[in-house]
Amino acid sequence: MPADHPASAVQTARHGHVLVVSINNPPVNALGQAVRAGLLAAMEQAESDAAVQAVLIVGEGKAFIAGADIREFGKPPVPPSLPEVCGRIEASRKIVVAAIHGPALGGGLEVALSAHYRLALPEAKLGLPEVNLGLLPGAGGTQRAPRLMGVAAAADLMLTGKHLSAKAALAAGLVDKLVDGTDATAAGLAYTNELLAAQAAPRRTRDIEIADKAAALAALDTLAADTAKKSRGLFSPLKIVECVRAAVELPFDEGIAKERALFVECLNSPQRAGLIHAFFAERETAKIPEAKAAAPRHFAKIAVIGGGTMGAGITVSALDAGLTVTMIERDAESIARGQANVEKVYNGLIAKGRMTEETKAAILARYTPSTSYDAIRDVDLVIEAVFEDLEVKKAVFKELDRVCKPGAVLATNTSYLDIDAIAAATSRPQDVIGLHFFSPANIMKLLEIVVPAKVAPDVVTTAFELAKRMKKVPVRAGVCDGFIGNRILAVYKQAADYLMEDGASPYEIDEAVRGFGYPMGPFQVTDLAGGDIGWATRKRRAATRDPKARYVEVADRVCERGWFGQKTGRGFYLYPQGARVGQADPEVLAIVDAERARKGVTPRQFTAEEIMRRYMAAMVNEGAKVLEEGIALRPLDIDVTFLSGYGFPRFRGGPMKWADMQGLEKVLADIREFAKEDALFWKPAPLLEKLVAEGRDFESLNKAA
Ligand code: 3H9
Repeated sequence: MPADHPASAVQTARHGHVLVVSINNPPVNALGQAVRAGLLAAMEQAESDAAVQAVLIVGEGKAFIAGADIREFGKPPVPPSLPEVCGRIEASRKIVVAAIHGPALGGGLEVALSAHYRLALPEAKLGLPEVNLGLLPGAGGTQRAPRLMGVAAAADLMLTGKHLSAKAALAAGLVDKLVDGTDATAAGLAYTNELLAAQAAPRRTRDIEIADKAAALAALDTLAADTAKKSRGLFSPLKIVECVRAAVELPFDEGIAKERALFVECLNSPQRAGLIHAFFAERETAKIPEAKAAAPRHFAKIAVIGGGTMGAGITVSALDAGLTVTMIERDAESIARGQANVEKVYNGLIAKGRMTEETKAAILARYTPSTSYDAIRDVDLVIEAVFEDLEVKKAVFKELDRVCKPGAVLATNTSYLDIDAIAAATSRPQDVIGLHFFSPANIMKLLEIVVPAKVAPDVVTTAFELAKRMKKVPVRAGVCDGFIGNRILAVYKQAADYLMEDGASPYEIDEAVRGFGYPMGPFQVTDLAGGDIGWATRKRRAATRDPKARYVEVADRVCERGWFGQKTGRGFYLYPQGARVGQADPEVLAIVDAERARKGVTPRQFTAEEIMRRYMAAMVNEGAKVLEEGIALRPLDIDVTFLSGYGFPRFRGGPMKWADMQGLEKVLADIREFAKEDALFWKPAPLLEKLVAEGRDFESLNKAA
């Protein structure tokens, strides 16, 4: 039968007694206004057409429905609302079936839960991931899921945002039937006709009674306490628990009203704006100028130079991406250490029951260690991860230039060094790029792809393709000291040092930073990473430091005592008997006091809010400089760098989004205020001044890019 509304986002076509309602809103059938209106109209059509006995809802393309259209949030709502559409579907006097073949997420699953029967195909993925966007399921999901799958399982689905496979959804009671195949319309029609033949009646989720309410409420008390502990400043998880409680305690319609009220609270929260910014920003970073111009080079075999912690982590990432890896080390002892570093990761998975010995053996069959560069003559791509020293790296690249086949991509994992200089050590600078992984490289998502002056565009796209295969979040960066992340980090770390010398203790600073939403403060991070690493960098840079710039020596004094952090049992904190969580150390406070006295600084008090204003102003100001120098393509690239690599609280969207949400004029006013104390450090970035003068924000630069 021909479609009744072929051009619209929702098409209907009658097949016998079944009205097939297909959602066609690429790329993921999000429930924008046209889809919601189309679904409502289709339900009216079914109700008024006497020949229709049942409705089948399917999604065109890869998804069933990926949820509400996230781009509509924050704009004035346009009717019909999704709760209204879901209510209409459930109220239908004719049976409604949903046939799910791909993602049915958020509002998409809520549509399916409002249908009377649900069928899944093997590729179906079901979930209520609103929590990841600072929201809660707002179209009946919090009321219908507990009725279908039980209170504990529903709460878990909503609090974790996880996706269930078709099989798991069947076992959980979210779907009624699982059939093989990929054609949802055909499978759905067969099922709907079966139901009609069996004279199945509408079966409304709202009418299901939740069993053992007393036990469910007791479990929710524990869950609420647990969630409060775990959610670290997040707003929506506790609201989700409240909604589930309403599902148990209140009649359905009152539960829906409660859900609506709490959904609107979440929608209006700045956390929603931050998290949705993060969702889109992470998808935007792969959109780079080179993408249109140059297809990636082919790669299957790669080499990793160096088997230390970083080299081993990169090797694991590459093996997990299905690549063949040759690891080069100096001698047999280093080879053994490198291999042990790689195997440690897989042994850890085996110990946790997440991998078998057979799988490990199959993965390691693609791994070969060697002490000879000749072993990598035919590899397609090389990642160097040796000691962070320009001369050492240049020597490695000379050797790579000698042995590697023409067209092989030669990448360095340096975190600070000048990649143009490394490229110049070869006769093929067009093939040389930076791939800055973060430690542990097999776990951390961020990959800074550092683009030197002479690199060929297809080497850049190859690096992005590698990131995709390794499931990393790639960010394009330009060459400078520290690229995007470490360059900005160095500046806000300096602001933290100034705060410390001026009167805040390292413990107060860490606490303020944690209160902002970071998992750790900067001094805890130093202790975790090892104070000696930063100390070595500071010593190296001592000769080139601007003599007029303020320099705080507390960290050097701590290091001079051999206190390098967790690994030595003390750093800024004390770690008695190998403790992972540090204790405040009066001797460190004495060092700070002595440094203040030596410099004639009279300590003042800082509130947590004052600490964060300086910490963030330093971050944003340097971010603006990184942008105007073209080191970062867009503000969102800086946001993603800090979200994926530096523990920046996701619900704040990233430093540049945070600045937009504060108002750039406020951030600039702070910087000007602080500049009265130290005009050199707090010199406002011209780009920030320009944006404020023009009444623009960083988002305007994201849009313009
Ligand atoms: C909700 O439903 C609230 C309700 O409870 C209550 C309402 C009252 N909207 O990820 P991909 C875009 S909240 C708009 O690269 P994949 C995405 O930006 C929602 N756009 O593909 C990208 O665009 P572009 C709850 C969306 O195959 C393109 O689609 N749902 C949406 O790797 C492809 O996306 C969710 O949180 C959307 N909802 O993964 C699910 N979703 O090409 C969010 C995607 O311009 N979505 N786009 O860059 C996902 O998890 C993944 O996109 C999905 C596909 C698994 C579906």
